[in-house]
Amino acid sequence: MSTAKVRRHIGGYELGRTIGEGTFAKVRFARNSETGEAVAIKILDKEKVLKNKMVEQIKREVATMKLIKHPHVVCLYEVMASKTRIFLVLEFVKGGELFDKIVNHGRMREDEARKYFQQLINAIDYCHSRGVYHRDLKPENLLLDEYGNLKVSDFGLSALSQQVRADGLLHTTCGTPNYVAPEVLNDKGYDGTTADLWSCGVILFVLLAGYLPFEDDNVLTLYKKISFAEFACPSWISSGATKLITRMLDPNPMTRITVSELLEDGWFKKGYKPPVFDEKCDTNLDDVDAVFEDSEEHHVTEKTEQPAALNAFDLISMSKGLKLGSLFDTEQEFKRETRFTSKSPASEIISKIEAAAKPLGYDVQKKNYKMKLENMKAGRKGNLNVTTEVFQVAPSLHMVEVRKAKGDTLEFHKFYKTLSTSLKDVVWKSEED
Ligand code: 3AM
Repeated sequence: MSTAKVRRHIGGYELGRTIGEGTFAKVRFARNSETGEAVAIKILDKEKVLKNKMVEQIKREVATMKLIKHPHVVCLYEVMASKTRIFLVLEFVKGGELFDKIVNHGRMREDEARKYFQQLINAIDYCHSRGVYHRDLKPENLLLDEYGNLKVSDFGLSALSQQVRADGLLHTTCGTPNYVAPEVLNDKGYDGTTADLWSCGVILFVLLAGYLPFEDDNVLTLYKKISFAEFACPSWISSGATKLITRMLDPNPMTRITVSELLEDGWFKKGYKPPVFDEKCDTNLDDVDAVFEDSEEHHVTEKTEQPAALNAFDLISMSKGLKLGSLFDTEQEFKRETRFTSKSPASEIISKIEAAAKPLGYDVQKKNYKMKLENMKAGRKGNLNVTTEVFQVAPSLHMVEVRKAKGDTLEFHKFYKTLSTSLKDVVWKSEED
């Protein structure tokens, strides 16, 4: 039975929970052991990166990213490698994803959408001017910070995902062509600048319409719709925005709007205040060189530490009753994990979770006191994966952790709502609850 959490250290960071699984990497929360600063660490399999035909391009883009310090681009602090893995230490962005707002509240007012869109274009323009293209702009890569500002992630990593795609090693969650420009789909060779602008056009459409411009259950029909730019703006979108979207979703990359034309567009320009920031940076690239040359002497160690067991007070203070309210933090953003306490035996808790999950179409795997629940139906962001773990606080008191490992946060909340109804009898209600 688990009574304590194992601590893992990578270089100077203490690893925390898994935030999610992206298309080609796992993302984990971590803290700088010295400063306590929160970071997100993207973990890549070294073999997939270094045995890759495009290793030079990836190295060049990762190096350029390290030099880019832009307020609307997720900052890459440091690159490290161990014997088998590569770690990209990134700024931790804590406001969730931009599109969770749409899923949660529906389409945006034009002023609000324009603000995010201006921030997106500003970031794209800056990176393009330094020779970095995104090529894979999609909702998961648009994050919000605690002030509600946009941060674009995964710039400069597209070469990696493309190669992984060619190898067929991609996770199933990836490969949604909804945001991809026709010339990329047709695989005729393309220019990163214009391809990114197409994706920005799709993103602007979704912000204002609340749904995708190109959608079809049949992938071939979807490709055809994208190739001919078969879409229609709903009537509530203003004529200025409709005109701009139409110029961005031009299937011909040669006549598609350019960034400099976009910056002069009447709808775009309204209230546009490009951010002022210090462009000077003194970052060095020794870490990037060491990782890509696979220099053994620079390998960081992965240390696992068995800490003193958490005591009952630690565990109880980590958990609340099984209230749905506790799935929101103070900013009303969705959380990806929750904990509750129970006086029932661990075996009963586990079988109740299993009994609740199976009829909802979940495959249930159990190992000791951990469970992995995988929804067999793919949702908005692939199959939802939920993990649970039971910790013993005292002989007759357990803490149960329920966490979204992969998939859509909103689908996780729906699942959790059903689970909480089924678990009503086993949850220990404190007086506070
Ligand atoms: O699994 P979901 O889609 O909820 O938002 C990103 C995604 O969440 C999150 O990690 C998951 C896999 O990409 N993510 C990526 N980079 C991040 C960062 N720098 C991040 N979350 C916070 N800060």
